[in-house]
Amino acid sequence: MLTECKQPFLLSTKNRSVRAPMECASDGIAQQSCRGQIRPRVKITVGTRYLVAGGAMIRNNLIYIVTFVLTIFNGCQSTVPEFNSDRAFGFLEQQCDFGPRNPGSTGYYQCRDFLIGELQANADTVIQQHFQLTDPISGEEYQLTNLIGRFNPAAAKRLLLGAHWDTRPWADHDPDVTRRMEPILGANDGASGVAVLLELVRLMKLKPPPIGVEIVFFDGEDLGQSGDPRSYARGSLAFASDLPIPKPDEAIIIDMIGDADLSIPVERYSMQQNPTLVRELWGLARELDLPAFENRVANSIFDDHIPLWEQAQIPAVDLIDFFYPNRYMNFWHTHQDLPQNCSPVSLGQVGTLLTYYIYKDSG
Ligand code: 1BN
Ligand code: ZN
Repeated sequence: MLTECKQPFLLSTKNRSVRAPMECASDGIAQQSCRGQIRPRVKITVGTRYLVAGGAMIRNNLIYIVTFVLTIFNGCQSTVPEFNSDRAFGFLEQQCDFGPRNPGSTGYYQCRDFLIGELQANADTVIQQHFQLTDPISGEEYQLTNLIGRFNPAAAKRLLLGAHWDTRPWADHDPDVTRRMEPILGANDGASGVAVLLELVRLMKLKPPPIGVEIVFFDGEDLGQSGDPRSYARGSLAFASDLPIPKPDEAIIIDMIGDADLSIPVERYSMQQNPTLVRELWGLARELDLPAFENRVANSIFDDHIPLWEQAQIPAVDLIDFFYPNRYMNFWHTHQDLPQNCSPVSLGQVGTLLTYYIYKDSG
């Protein structure tokens, strides 16, 4: 339970309090990562106990006890729940255990049922949006499904959080030309964003968010042809062309955020579509000491945030690390897109940011 208090330390950030997990050895100075958990820069505010004689001793012990009790009380009232990076990584592995999830594959149907089950167990409302897509080159017909889980849908402010759940049917950037027609596993390109959202889904069941949150697992993001950006992001196009929910105020898309060497500069279209949200997110990342978020604008990527803006005027931001693993090597759309090239710490950085963004105004 979120209200369960295990640790008698009140840890405070600049303007909010969080509980430190029991297993964290807090040095109180910098960002901590324990068992994959990200905790913001913290300062221990519990007073030091010292011994003095007579009445002074009783008075000081009393002060100590009162401080201790208040600290436990405050610690139990943590307003922002803890994003569990290891559990998120487990969700990444669970998706990969289904095998490639390209439309029509066995793994695709198994993963779709798993995601529906997770949403039905946790969300207030679940919607399946079915749509069709014909591959212009092969002529193949795909039956695709966007999955939507709604939390606190009656709230005045509603945020859409999206990630694509399909994986690419081809490894068209693989160095081994003989394996380029085989589907990729998509640990980073597919599973990573969904994994973070699944952990948020679990948290929001335990502690309902103060704002409305629409979780959307987009299908058909990765059926595009290399060199034709508009042939990607078909699930978000179907969603935004025929909104199955009232229009959200803003959106955050997460894609390829599992890279063990995570670097998330500001994506250029995101800056054009929603500069206010960009400043708020990167500002919060700085406050929380999340080093993956870089204060520079780079890359223009046709991802699921584009149709949201173009079709439905939902101002959307894309959190994406396009260079996987880095500028000098490429695992993107190759058979190296595997869990071992991803990290729970990376999922934790993005998950922690989103958790704070969702719960920042909770009482
Ligand atoms: C992201 C991950 N994308 C595909 N897989 C979107 C994209 C489209 C990236 C075109 C580059 C070019
Ligand atoms: Zn892709």
